[in-house]
Amino acid sequence: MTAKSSPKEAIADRLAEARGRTHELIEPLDDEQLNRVHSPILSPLAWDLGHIANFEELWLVQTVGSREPLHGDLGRFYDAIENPRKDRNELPILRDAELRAYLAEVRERALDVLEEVDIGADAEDPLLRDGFVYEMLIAHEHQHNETMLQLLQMVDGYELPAAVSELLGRYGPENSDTPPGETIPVAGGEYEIGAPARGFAYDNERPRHMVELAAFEIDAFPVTNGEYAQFVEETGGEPPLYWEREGDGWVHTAMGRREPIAPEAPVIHVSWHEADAFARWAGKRLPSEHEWEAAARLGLGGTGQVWEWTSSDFLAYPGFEAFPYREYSEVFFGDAYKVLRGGSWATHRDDLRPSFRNWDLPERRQIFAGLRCARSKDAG
Ligand code: AVJ
Ligand code: FE
Repeated sequence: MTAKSSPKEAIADRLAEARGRTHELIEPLDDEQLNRVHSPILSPLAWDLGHIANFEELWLVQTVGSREPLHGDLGRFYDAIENPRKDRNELPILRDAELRAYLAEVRERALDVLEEVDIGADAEDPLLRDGFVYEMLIAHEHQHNETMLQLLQMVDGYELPAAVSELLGRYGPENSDTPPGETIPVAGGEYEIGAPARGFAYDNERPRHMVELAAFEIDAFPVTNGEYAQFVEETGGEPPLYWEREGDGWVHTAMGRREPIAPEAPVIHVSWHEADAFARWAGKRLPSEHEWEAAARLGLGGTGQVWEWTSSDFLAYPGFEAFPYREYSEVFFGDAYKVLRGGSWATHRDDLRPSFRNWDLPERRQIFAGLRCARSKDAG
């Protein structure tokens, strides 16, 4: 018999699990590699690490626990909006032993605060109700783990730690539970979109609302490497990031390796522009994010291997309210960013849900993104 853990113990366990993955990811690296700038569109890993700790300190230790910050106003250098990725190495951020100590000290304080607070369903503070702020910290660390993995693709000779390479096992043909070519018909009608009022979700997933959709069909499986290679050959288009020619075929060159492309695996590391061009070439189109969500609730094959670009701009749902801070979602709303749905092999399984909205600029390819095609049903 195992004792059922309390909600606080469950949160402490999940915080520890997230931190375990963070440490595992950087374990093969030395301080110089943590501080190195590999790409102007990604932060040095030392910034991500300090930012993870600082986010936890700001929301939990300072805001909820009313403690003073450990390093004065250092937090301003970890503000993602104030400090563009390309400038993050110029900042007087924490590094090396001091950085590791900061992560550990903030965590110790976050666990102290957890002892003190009421995280029940009736808690008065919406930050604490149902453990919201803890759920947010856990999800935030997971998301930065994925960003760190984006950067680690660029580190020559980096070996994914065993526990993380298990994740990579989810990306591949063996996980295609549906044969390519199969499509799922979705009837026209009203569909519920967004996260329910209870339970953890980001502000941009709420409020849940009804959306009218015309009948459409959607591919049961994301576009594969084999299909994408054919598109590249026929159109002379750019191959995905990390593809290089070798003989008649292609190899995948992430982490400085050269591995043959698996034709049945979903294509990954394509931009929105490329995804859109592929869908048109195939006589189809990208699904809207609403179509994607409605279809996901009916069951889509191959999800959770690659993020999937949609045709939708990242916009607020009707009645949106920023919570707990404007800079998570609201400042990104508009026509500059495109929505991605689903999740990739690098996404923590706890964060996969039909309502989850990811977003990025349409030219970006460093994210673990592919696509799935849809088609409108002819009227009549
Ligand atoms: C949802 C992945 C677009 O990285 O900008 C991390 C997640 N927000 N810290 C991002 C996020 C604040 C966000 N994305
Ligand atoms: Fe962040």
